[in-house]
Amino acid sequence: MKVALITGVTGQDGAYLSEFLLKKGYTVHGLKRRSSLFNTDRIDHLYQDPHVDNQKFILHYGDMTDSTNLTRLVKEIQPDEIYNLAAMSHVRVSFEMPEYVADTDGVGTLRLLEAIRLLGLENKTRIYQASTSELYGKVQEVPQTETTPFYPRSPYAVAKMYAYWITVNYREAYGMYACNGILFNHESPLRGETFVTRKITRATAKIALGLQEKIYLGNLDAKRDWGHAKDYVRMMWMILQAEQPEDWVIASGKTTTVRDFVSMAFAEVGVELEFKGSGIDEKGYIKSINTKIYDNLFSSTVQKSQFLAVGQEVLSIDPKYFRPTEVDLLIGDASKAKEKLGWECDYDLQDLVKDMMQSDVKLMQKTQLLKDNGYETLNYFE
Ligand code: NAP
Ligand code: F7E
Repeated sequence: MKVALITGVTGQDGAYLSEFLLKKGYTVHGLKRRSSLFNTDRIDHLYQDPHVDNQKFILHYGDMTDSTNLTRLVKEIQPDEIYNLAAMSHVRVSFEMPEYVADTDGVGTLRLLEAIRLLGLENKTRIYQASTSELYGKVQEVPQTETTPFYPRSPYAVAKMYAYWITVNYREAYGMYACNGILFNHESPLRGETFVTRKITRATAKIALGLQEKIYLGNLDAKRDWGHAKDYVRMMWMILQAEQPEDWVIASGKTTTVRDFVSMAFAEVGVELEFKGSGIDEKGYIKSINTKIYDNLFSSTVQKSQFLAVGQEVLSIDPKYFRPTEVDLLIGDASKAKEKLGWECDYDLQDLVKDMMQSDVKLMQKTQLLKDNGYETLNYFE
């Protein structure tokens, strides 16, 4: 059976991809960073005792900034496939730590490619590079395809641009099976808490349960092409099974504003929102409450939407979430992947919002229980 190495195994995509490859019978090696606390929440259900025979899921300490470590691991593991998912992946944070992001997200990719080359594994090891729709930045064409020119708008996107082209270069220069998946935003219940969708679904569940008063957001007009991470990791694998190494756009083909995503999330708890004002003075208010939906969802913990009232202000703008340069609109055209690889999505945006809301409602019900029993719960607004 095949052997895979996943960098960024503790992240959203790393967790779903590990699960997917293990089901396919792969032995999966994952690179994780050393941290002072356990950082494996997303993959704990896959953990195997290192003392058992025939271990199929094996974790190794490592870091994308450490080439000796990466080279040694590739030498020991001799992977058939490498999925390079490790990155400092938060666009706004990349403005605060641009040099680290260039090293990890940009040069880190080079370190892996070099490891394959120096170890003479060009004909054995296939590599997937986690490229991104952020490369399109200030979009030069709508919708974006594999041939749309790039115009990156953040240190994150610029670092990923280097990673994209060094992957193409190693394919062309050394005949390596190296591919870019240009993935548009993909989300899930495992999404990091500071990305906008998860921030919204967590806050909506908390507001509905009286654990938070309101949510502060940045640019509500930004439009994103959102899909479900489960659909997108399947595509990562399909990309490495194709006959020829190529670059692929993976997207849902639909675009939605952040504002509409907020409305969809609140609708899941039976709340209709209305927005008033503009610019930094825009606010979101409760317009109506469907108590049937609300009580259905929360009957085990609270009754009669006791924490909510029509007219209540639940959303404000905080300019600290604006970015120095923004990506206003993303919408991808994944025709090539659909036609040549037969990729299809199981989830549309409505399914995605439902999945995330159901998960966060459960999570916040547990938080509420803890709070009711006198335990301190974290209220971190990022
Ligand atoms: P994520 O949840 O932020 O996970 C990133 C992973 O990289 C985590 O495991 C993280 O470790 C690890 N990491 C960060 N810096 C590292 C370093 N210096 N050395 C080793 N590991 C490091 O991201 P994701 O959403 O799963 O995305 C996976 C990849 O796809 C990323 O490269 C991202 O840039 C790219 N991408 C994501 C999207 C999207 O919409 N999700 C779209 C296009 C491309 P810790 O857990 O220790 O932090
Ligand atoms: O922002 C706006 C924000 O941080 C989406 C990463 O996975 O996808 C992700 O990058 C939009 C932006 O994702 C808040 O300004 C408004 O326009 O969820 P996000 P992202 O920047 O699109 C790409 C494809 C990647 O490759 C990245 O790794 O939402 N927005 N208010 C906000 N964003 C955040 N985070 N927080 C807010 O309060």
